[in-house]
Amino acid sequence: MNGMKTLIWLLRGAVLASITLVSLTSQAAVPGVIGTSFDLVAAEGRISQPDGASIYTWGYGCNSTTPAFAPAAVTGANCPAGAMQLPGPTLIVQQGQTITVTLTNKLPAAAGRTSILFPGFEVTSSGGTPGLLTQEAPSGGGAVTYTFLASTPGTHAYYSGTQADLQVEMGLYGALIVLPSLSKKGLPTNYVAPLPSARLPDTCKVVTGSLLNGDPDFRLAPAAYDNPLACYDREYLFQFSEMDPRIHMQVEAQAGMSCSAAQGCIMVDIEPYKAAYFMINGRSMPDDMDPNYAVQYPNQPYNGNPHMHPGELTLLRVIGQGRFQHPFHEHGNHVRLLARDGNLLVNSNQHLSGPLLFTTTTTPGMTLDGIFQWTAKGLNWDVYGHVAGGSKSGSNQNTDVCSPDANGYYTTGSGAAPKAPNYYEWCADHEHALESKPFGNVGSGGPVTLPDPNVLTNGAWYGGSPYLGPDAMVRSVGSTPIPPSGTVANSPTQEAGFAFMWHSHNEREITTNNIFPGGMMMMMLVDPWTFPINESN
Ligand SMILES: [Cu+2]
Repeated sequence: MNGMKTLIWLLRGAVLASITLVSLTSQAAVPGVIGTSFDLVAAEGRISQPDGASIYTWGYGCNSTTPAFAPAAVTGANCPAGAMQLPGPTLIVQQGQTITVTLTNKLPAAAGRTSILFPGFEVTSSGGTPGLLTQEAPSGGGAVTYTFLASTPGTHAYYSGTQADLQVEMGLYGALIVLPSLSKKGLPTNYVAPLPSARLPDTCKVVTGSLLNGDPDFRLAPAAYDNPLACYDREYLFQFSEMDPRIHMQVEAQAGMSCSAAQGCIMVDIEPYKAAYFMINGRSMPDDMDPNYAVQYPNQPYNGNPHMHPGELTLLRVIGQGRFQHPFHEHGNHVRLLARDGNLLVNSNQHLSGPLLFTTTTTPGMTLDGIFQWTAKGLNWDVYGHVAGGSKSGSNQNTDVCSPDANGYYTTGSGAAPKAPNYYEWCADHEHALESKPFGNVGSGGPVTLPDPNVLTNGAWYGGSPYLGPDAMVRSVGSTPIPPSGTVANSPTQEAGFAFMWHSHNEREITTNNIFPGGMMMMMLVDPWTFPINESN
């Protein structure tokens, strides 16, 4: 694909932009509660949607104890006692631990019993009353306790096993993450060395205070599974679900009635089903790009705001929690599938055997783990705007180096500093110009020419430059003495990344109650290694 086509493709399908961001909007990670014993509640509450709707929901939450939170670097973590949240608290446990989850039913009496299923684990239960799929907690504060061995690592769903067509729709679902048992070197404790040809890493990076370039480390573990091919640098959890507001209004209207029937008294037709809200982690775009634990979403604590540096191995934990299939498309690259339903996909030589996915499509209840990496490889133009011939003029002079490592990238393996503006550049495209007659001091002779970013009205995030890195951003403007629009508040000298739209490829799912844009959509942000990615809130 030539540069022209590539640019058009990117502009059509994704959003490719130089952006300016303050660190307040960069948080994400995979926050949750940790431990071996969890005291949960099922309760009623409300969530908000970006069209202004306040929707009556049910959800899991913390019952009474104050849990411990992870990752440690995330601040503001909370799980208010007795309150529901959507999704339920993300339960983070260690492989090999025996996990106890006590569920107390504080749903209205009209809702009847409720329960939790932990698919993939052998669960024993105590207390409660027998239900169709598991022991259930009776209404009026009844409790049931589930116990299981977290035998295998991975990303799992949990959800109600009681009147699931209604209770899952109302919001009773969440995620369970089992971290693998790893040795101090970051390799699995039961790891068997692969065949010599496997080219596996010797070790995963142990979770420490900081990453290669000094950024804080927000991972939950060095690897997602018992295999160094599951090593990663960052991680995000996306739980996809939808809601039909008619069902929620009808349930709310009946929730207050007196009811003594164990199975509840609510009578609602689930069909015909017309979902209007399509959510990632209980929020619709743009709310999903606000921070974790933001005060304006007291019952929707988790965001969806992936952020990464070029070359980082980003672990995506994806769960289908609703009733629809959600073909979520990660623009910028394919996703290498690691695991499905918590099962690592490797062949007998311990090589990864999962496919490259264009969309991480989840069916109801399914979980996927995949590795996403963005490097600009294959674009066929120099995203840093380096000037052909190795010109060392002006502010370009410190960045116009690209020595390929064994894999073709400019990394520590070929002498790059981890904070180099073009760290992890794909050197085969070095000095391949994008523009024919560009403004400013960037490579020329390419297939297209863009307007001077200074004369465009670019919006709050868009600086008008197609280049990555603050140095390239300020080099790619003309001499017009006005700053690029939208970057007045945020200096373009501090930040210039790329934004790729990640979204459902069911087009109706990128609306919020029929309003576009909304729903299952987010912006994945690629920032140069000079920009610290802070996920601490
Ligand atoms: Cu797409």
